Amino acid sequence: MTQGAANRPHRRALLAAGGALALSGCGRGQAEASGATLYDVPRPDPPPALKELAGFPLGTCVSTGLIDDPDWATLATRQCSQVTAEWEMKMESILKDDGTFDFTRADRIAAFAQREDLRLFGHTLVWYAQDPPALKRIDGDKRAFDNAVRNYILAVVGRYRGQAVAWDVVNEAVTEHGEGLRDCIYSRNLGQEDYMLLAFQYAREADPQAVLLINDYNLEVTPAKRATFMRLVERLLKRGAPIGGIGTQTHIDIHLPPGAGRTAIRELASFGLPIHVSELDVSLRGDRMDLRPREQKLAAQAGRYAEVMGAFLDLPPRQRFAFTTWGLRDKDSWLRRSPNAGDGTDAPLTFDDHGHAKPGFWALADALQTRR
Ligand code: 9MR
Repeated sequence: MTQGAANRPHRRALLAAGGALALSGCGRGQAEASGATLYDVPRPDPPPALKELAGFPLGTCVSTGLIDDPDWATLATRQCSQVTAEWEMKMESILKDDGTFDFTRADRIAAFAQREDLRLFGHTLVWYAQDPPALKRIDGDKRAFDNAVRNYILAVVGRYRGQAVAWDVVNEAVTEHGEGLRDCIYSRNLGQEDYMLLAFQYAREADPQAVLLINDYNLEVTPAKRATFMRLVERLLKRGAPIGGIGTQTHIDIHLPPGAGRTAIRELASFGLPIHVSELDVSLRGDRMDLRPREQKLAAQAGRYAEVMGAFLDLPPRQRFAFTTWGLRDKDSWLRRSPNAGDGTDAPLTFDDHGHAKPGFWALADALQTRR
């Protein structure tokens, strides 16, 4: 059976359900009549390579530990055309306590990307959550702080210039509920918004070619946060920040109201800038009272994956910067690790622990195949 023939019935099932597979409230019998199609339809094994179905980069996060896992490497290089370091290109990994730089792990990731012909996405330069001892020590000395941030950005972005095509320059600048901007070591030393402008300027200085992005989360979950984020982007652009793209992390769960993911991507795209779905995963948690069987939850998850990919495909091609999931196999997800592990059963990604494609994977594949 050809791949196309194998996929056809399932595609119809997804489309019939409005792409959302709204199974909540179904009895078991009904669930089997609808959600079960996700499992019953014959699927090609191995599954298709999504990177070959997409006309834009398809990414995953990576760590040096995963590079050493041959199963992961085979899966990632087959499915993906881009990688983002999950933590080893952040200050926590690069900036040592004495203020010197350690590029050992970042270099391994860059070398892996080069060897495997994967586009390298840089993540992340200035993040409120990263305030390592080397910066804390000069907290309050604004000149020294500015110098240190500039030196850091010049060193890191400069090192991967010509390889890293883009950087998340500022990460998660807006408060949780969207009331305003975060108070952090950067804002206190360099100004509430000025620190962002400076970071963009330093990154531009370090690499005139790289696309520079501002990245945030819950932009679909919390519309007020999205509004604040968009006003921030507007002000930064007006002030001349060289923002070349918008990253929407898209850490969502199966209880996100259908349509919310689509609305967020459409609104964020109104600047005309490229959009990076930068860290997509769809948690099965989020509501402890949700007692649906796991199959139904996985079907709901597939619906969310379909919606986000559909919204991304609705963008004009020049605005499709990349589509990144925050991992491939469930067992590698940050939602399986302390302190986010919960009961250890979350399965937010598109491949199961053994690297087998889940309904969420087929939702992505079907969306891509339908819209080619
Ligand atoms: O998934 C990442 C986790 O392994 C790291 O310990 C953590 C701190 O570096 O960062 C996680 O990734 C985050 C990303 O960098 C920014 N958006 C939220 C992600 C999940 O927390």
